[in-house]
Amino acid sequence: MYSQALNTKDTAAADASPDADRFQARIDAEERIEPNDWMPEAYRRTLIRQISQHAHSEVVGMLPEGNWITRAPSLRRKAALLAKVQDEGGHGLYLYSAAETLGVSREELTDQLLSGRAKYSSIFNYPTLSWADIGTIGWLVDGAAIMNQIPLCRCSFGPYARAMIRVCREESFHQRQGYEIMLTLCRGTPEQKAMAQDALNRWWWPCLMMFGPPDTESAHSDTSMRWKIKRFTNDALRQKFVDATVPQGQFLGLTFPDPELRLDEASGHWQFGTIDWDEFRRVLAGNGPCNRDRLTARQKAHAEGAWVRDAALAHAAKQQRKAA
Ligand code: BYC
Repeated sequence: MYSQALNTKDTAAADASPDADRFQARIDAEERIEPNDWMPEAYRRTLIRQISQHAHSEVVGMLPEGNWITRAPSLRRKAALLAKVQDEGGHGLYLYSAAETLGVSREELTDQLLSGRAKYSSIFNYPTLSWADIGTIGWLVDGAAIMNQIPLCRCSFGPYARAMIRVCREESFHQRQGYEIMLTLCRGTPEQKAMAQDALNRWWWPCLMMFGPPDTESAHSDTSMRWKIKRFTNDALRQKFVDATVPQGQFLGLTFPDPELRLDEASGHWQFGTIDWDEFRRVLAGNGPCNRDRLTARQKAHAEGAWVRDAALAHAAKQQRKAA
């Protein structure tokens, strides 16, 4: 199983051969690796693991927000949310396609997700309890996604890097629509502002977990950085996110749920309290607030879409027969 296959500290050095040396030299020279190029097996598996987890995250990520499409407070909000959720589905498609260039099938990846064997981002196992959660997801979750994905536009693997360029442009729109919802709520009635504060309280720490375990515990970072799949470590991106986001929250007049948050004048970085990594591990183990709901919803959607897949295949077969 790809997602679990590299669970221990990576041993990329296993590929010690002239081919591997040439490959690393290409990476060091900032050349792009394309699907038909020679690549170490571990590089291919690492990419399949990361790209498929990313694709699953986009698809499962449609669920918490999709939950609010019928309850959006105005037609304008509904249209924007619909477009955003649709974009996430599109991102999933680009990413599954990028993974397919590495020799794995979409069916296999879907099966891994639906059987509960594949990972997807921890953040989508939390519930969306109020309209302010939609603002907060756009502002913080998409904000964190952009922070993580901009460097992926320079990933050494061509199809992934190219997919990320368009994804990042769309994520930027998503982040702005989220922040604008928050701004509207924070400038609204005291009840609306309280709703925004409550959403920030619930989403802040899970958003910091999105960047993955601390560097000291990250199984794949060293190898992925050497291969220029990742350009920054988990902790480095988390810090960049905190530094960019705290002033945005202050502008909204909101308080972050972290008594230890303070600006370190010397470094210019915002220092933050300790992340509850036990909670992160619980969510990854399938015991977050919504893990079961999310999987059930995807399984149901897949089963209900069976007739569409059948019809598309029948149509393709008919076209082929006609052409022949
Ligand atoms: N949740 O060695 P590490 C979005 C896993 S989409 C769950 O540091 P790596 C959006 C990790 O997979 C957001 N699992 O791993 C969508 C690994 O497990 P395996 C998704 C996590 O790969 C819709 C183990 O922990 N973004 O934003 O070097 C609407 C050890 O970790 C998480 C991407 O996927 C997590 N948070 O670094 C709105 C971006 N963190 O495979 C927004 C692409 C870690 O050994 N992915 N794990 O079983 C990446 O950049 C990297 O894969 C990560 C982790 C930074 C996430």
